[in-house]
Amino acid sequence: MFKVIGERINTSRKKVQEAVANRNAEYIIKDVHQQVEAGADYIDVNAGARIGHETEDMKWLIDTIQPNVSLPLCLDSPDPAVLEMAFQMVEKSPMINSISLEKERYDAMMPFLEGKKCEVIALCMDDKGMPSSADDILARAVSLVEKLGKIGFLPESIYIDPLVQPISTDSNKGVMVLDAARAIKNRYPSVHITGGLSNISYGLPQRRIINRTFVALMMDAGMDSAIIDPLDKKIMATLRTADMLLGQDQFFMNYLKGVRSGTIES
Ligand code: THG
Repeated sequence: MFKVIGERINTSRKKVQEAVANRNAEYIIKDVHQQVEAGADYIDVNAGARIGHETEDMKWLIDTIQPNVSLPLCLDSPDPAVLEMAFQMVEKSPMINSISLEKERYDAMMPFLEGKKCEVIALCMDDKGMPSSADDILARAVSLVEKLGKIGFLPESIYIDPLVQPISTDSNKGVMVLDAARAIKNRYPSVHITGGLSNISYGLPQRRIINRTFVALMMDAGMDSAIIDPLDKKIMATLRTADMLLGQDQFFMNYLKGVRSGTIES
C-alpha cells in the first residue's frame, strides 16, 4: 500500500512558522490531527526555515507532536546534528529524512546510522549536485543502497528519493525520473521509492493537476510513498485510486473507505 508522508509541519509554511515562533502548540496539534484523519502514515517534521533556530524548533515540535500522535515521525533536516538530537527524542522508530552522497553530510550520517533501527530516506544528491539523467539517478541509488546495506540497512528500510526536478526547465525531466524509478525498482524490488512531487510543476500554472497526474505515473513506475499534503483531497483520491488500479489495495478497502468518508469522488 502507498505510504503518505504528511508534509504540513514545515516552517517554510507561513502559518506553521508563525505557530512555531509563538510556541502555539494548539495550532500544531490540530494540524497533525487533521493529517492523521486524512490518512497520513508518517508525519514529516521540518524546522529548517527559521535560520539559527532549527535545533530548538525541532525539539519543541517533537515535544509538542509526539504525545498527541501514534504515527511515526519523519525527521526532516539536512543537518546531521539536528537529526541525531531528534532521533534521541522519539519513542517510536522514525524515518530519517535524509541522507545523501554529499560528502560532508554522508560522513556525518553514516557513523550515526550504523546499527540503528529505523527507516531512512536517501536522496540521489551528491557534491556534483542534482542528477542529470536516469542512469545518473540509478548509479546514485545503487551507491546509496549498497553503502546503507553495509551498515545494516535492509532494502525494505530504504526509501530512495530520485529528486524530482521542474519539467518547465527541460521537458525530459518527467521521463527521466520515471525511467529511473523503473530501473531502481527492477534492480532492488524491496527498496522503496519516495520524494516530494511539487518540484515537477514548478514554473507552470495550475500546478496541482500536474502533481497529481505525475504521482499516478510515478506509482506505475514503482513509487510507493511520497511527501505530500494529505489535506489535498484530489491528490489523495488520485493516489488511492491508482493504488487500487495497480492491485495494491486488497478488496478495494482503502478505495471504498475513501468513498464512504467523502474524500474520493468522481
Ligand atoms: N524530498 C525529501 N524531503 C523533502 C522534500 C523532498 N522535504 C521537504 C519538501 N521536499 C517536502 N515538503 C514540503 C512541505 C511544504 C510544502 C512543500 C513541500 C508547501 N509548499 C507550498 C506550496 O506548494 O504551495 C509553498 C510554501 C508556502 O506555503 O508558502 O507547503 O523533495 N526527502
